[in-house]
Amino acid sequence: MRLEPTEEDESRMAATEPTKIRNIAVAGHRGVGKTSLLEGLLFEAGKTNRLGSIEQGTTVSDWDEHEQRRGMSLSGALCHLEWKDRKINLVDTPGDAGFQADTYAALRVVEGVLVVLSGVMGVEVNTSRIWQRAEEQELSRVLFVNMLDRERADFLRVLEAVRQQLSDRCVAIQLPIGSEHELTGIVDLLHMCAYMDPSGGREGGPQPIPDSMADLVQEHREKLLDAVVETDEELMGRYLEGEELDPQAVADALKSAVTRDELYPVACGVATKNLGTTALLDLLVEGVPSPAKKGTTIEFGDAKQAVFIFKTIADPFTGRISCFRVLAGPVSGDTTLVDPRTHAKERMGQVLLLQGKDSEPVEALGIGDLGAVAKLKDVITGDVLVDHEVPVEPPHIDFPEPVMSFAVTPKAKGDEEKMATGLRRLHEEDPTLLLRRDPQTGEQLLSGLSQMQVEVAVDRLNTRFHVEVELHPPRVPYKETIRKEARARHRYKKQTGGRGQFGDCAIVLEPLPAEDGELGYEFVDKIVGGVISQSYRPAVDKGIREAMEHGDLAGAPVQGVRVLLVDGMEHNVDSSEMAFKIAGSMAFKEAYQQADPVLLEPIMELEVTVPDDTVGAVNGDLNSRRGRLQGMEPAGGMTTIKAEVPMAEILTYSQALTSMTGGRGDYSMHFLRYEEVPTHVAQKIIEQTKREREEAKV
Ligand SMILES: Nc1nc2c(ncn2[C@@H]2O[C@H](COP(=O)(O)OP(=O)(O)OP(=O)(O)O)[C@@H](O)[C@H]2O)c(=O)[nH]1
Ligand SMILES: [Mg+2]
Repeated sequence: MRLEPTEEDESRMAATEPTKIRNIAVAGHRGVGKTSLLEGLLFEAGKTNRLGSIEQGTTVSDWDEHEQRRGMSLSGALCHLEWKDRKINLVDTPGDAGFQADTYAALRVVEGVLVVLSGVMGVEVNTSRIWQRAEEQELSRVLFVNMLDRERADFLRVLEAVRQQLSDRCVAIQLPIGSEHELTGIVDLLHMCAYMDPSGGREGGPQPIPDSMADLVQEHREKLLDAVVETDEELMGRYLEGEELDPQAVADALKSAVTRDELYPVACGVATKNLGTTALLDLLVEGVPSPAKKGTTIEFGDAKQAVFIFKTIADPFTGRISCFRVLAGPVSGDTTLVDPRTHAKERMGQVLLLQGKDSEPVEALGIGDLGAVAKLKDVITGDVLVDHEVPVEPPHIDFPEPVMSFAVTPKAKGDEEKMATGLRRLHEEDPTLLLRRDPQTGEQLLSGLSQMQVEVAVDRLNTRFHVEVELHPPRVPYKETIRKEARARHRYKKQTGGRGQFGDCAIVLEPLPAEDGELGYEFVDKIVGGVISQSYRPAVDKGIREAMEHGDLAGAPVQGVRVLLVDGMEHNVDSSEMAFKIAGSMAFKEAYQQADPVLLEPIMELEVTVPDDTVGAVNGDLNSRRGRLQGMEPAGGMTTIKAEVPMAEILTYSQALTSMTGGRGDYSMHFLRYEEVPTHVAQKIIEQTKREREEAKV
């Protein structure tokens, strides 16, 4: 990250009016060309002098060395450009399932989403997931069907797929001229003009539509007009009377329909050739509402100045950089704000505009604008900073839960602290990356959403914080539960001169059905006549909870149990909370053995996309991993296989998939539910744990 002033500092700008801002997240499935498209938009708007590429590692938004090495976005990047007197802030988001924290955070600070799709693959898993989030947050959406130059790309097929799978209010606003390697341009159905393939240069101005396209253009122009006038009664009247509608009236109606979430225009092009960017920029300016129109739902009380932190960059040189959206303002440099979460004062030294890794100081940012600030003290992603202490409820971003845990150790002895510090900083950047100590084994566990996310964290520890660490095979978060009722009584009694110990309780265990898929715990006090005094009963509960942390089968947490405390006895001198806690814990262990305890394992929903000729091998392999096939969808030479697979069987799936598909396969997965481990498998896990415990004792 570079924080030196650049040449543009000369033109330190005053805050942009909210009506002139467009905030847009570029989102979609992995590898559909989001970063390449943003590169084209910046180039077309004159922000850059050449079209960078993923292959050469020269794009503005994939600036991190790990992104360039892996050829994919790993975190969100903030960029901005000016088009037709509007300032467009764009957040490029990663499409990979393991790096969704930044994607979800970005969706909290924009009015619109540019949903990018591959012209070959159409609607993919993450497309649907993003769509759903955007739906929940009522964000305006513009779709861009990219990669139309690729073999088997088909705009009309993808259009049909988005209308079926996302919303039937998706409507084409552009059409490709030609297809695959014979694609020569696109038609803008709103302004009725064409743009020809600039082959990576700047797009020339609008051209006449080729005659050969007349029929198709007519058909889709009518569909577009039908869709637009349907959202505007006045326009509908004029249209039905056969009046020729002027483009501005149609554009205005379209804009308000997009703002109200009633229409989703579908654009198209080829990002890597910079084809389609002019029409897309026009559409973003005309279609996506400004912050003045749509605004934010994030609370800031009666604050006169307020910002919401949506992203944190842990830079080893410049320290922490916090990206924010101005909720109330303007907010200028040299301002002190307060964080109601910590009550600490935070100084906004310099307000910055980011362009990928480059930054440029500005005097002030107005309401709705996006920017960054360096070196805030205790601020984390999700905080709201205000000019005076008002009770604000920070918005809930709803990050996905980490599902995979790997034990990590530093390669060099004595680097433990350095590793922990580095990982804490990386957690600030990505809240779905967690470091915690396994209470059972004492190991440090690094958890995340995917194996690759954890591997990238390890790479970053090395390059940014100079700690080399080793990843050990991941551990499966097993759980235990019971299948039938059981009872036990335990008397804990010690007489060692002076005051002794006495606690006695009888309990019944019952299976507690899951609620909303979650297994819980319930303690029911059934004591009558005060055989145990009120003050000791919570101690029994506490003892049981402690015993439940490590079940007797495999040392996994026990859940899905209701405990009834039914009887007991106390001694008027020797009884104590401690004695009842121990009695409770022992009674639980005894009853647990009788209650038919079973081991539960997490089941993952897996989506694998592979070349058609490897489907057989991939399915066979999933079968051998205890996978259950849920469905297959072929599209353009690739097939997406959906399956449910126990997490234990796909911990290290990436290597296997690479070798089966020659590196052409891709997969993502997320947690579905817990299920009982089949007996023959459970037996092995139980024996293994037993061995490990005995070894640990020696
Ligand atoms: N032929 C062709 N290739 C493209 C096009 N757009 C992108 N690509 C290539 O597709 C690959 C992925 O492009 P990216 O821009 O990194 O895609 P992305 O959506 O940002 O990927 P993630 O950030 O990893 O989700 C790169 O190799 C690009 O060069 C296109 O329109 N046509
Ligand atoms: Mg990208």
